[in-house]
Amino acid sequence: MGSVVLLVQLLLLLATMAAICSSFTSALNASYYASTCPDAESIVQTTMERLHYNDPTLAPAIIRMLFHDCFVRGCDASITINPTPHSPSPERTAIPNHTLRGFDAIDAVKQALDSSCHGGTVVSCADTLVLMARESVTLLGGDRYSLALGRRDGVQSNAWEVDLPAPFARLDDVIASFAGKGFTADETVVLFGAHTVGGAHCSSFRYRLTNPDDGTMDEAFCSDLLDTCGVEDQTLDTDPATFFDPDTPFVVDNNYYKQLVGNRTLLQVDQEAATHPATKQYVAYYAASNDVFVQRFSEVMAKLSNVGVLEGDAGEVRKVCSRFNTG
Ligand code: HEM
Ligand SMILES: *[C@@H]1O[C@H](CO)[C@@H](O)[C@H](O)[C@H]1NC(C)=O
Ligand SMILES: *[C@@H]1O[C@H](CO)[C@@H](O)[C@H](O)[C@H]1NC(C)=O
Ligand SMILES: CC(=O)N[C@H]1CO[C@H](CO)[C@@H](O)[C@@H]1O
Repeated sequence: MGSVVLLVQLLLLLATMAAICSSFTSALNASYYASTCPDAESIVQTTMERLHYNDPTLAPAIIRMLFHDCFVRGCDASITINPTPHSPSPERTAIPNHTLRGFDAIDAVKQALDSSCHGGTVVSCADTLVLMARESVTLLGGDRYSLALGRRDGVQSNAWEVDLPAPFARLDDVIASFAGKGFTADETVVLFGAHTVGGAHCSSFRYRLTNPDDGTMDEAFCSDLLDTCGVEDQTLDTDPATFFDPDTPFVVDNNYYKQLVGNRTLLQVDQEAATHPATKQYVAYYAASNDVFVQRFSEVMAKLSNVGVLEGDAGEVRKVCSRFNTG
């Protein structure tokens, strides 16, 4: 009897050790590609530098792409899958994805990686995207942050699973949704700070310009936007875009928070953060300190890069980011 108990205990111990070992080998780490693709990070850096030089609007688009990838099924490059007759509705066909850009750049960086890594396809699309987003933050003047690598690519991508907040979402719901991914209200406000770079199309905010109930927009700011967008009932053939932060649209800085405090921001949900009791103190705090925001932004971007990642043998390492290896 005693020896049976001992045997069971021994087996349990072995099982625990095996679990610990496998969790060590499968966890992300900073030297994941050290032997298979030692130059991976510098290849992403130089390729992004070249792309950024040709098109400074790319870096904001990639930062947004990371958010859309990581908040749906985790950071697994499920966002980059193209529709095929076999699976006609991957994530990128969902409504919040309509204005996503930068897919070609991901292909270009992935090709640069595959052509210089030992043995071709080594670096996953999920790692490629987090590395590109890190370079984007750096190219826009933010702090460089370190990333552990070894993310695997997802083998599913479904538009119906895309549950990203709309620009007119209630902040309470957004705070709850971000909390579900592990972010505090403070961190949520920091991530909103991404809206200090890049821009939005008039269709995302034009209803606010003539809505008499939305009395929070600065009058001069509103009339500038009316010039850009036209009023609601005027039919526009085109949907112009405008910068979130017109002064420094390609700089990671705290202007976004100053705009919130001055009622000069595009999106309704962003504006609500300036007055909501759970967030207004953070908005005031970051509006008052550029240095603290810049540092925090990189910390929280690094955290965003680790949401729900696939590790070890899960998923696959895609050859081409826009399609699964099989099917
Ligand atoms: C409640 C949460 C959020 C909402 C409702 C939201 C909504 C939007 C909308 C409507 C646009 C403009 C799209 C267009 O009209 O072209 C946009 C752009 C952008 N978003 Fe967000 N966003 C949210 C959170 C985030 C987060 C967490 C990040 C990144 C950390 C982010 C990064 C960006 C960037 C960089 C752009 C500019 C893209 C470009 O210039 O191409 N957003 N967002
Ligand atoms: C990183 O992960 C890889 C793959 O699991 C493993 O081979 C390597 O030994 C790990 N490196 C370190 C420093 O943990
Ligand atoms: C911004 O809007 C709020 C709410 O309508 C108002 O209380 C505040 O005075 C406005 N601030 C500025 C700077 O216009
Ligand atoms: C970037 C991207 O793939 N956008 C797609 C979003 O969805 C619409 C329709 O569902 C497509 O037409 C876009 O190409």
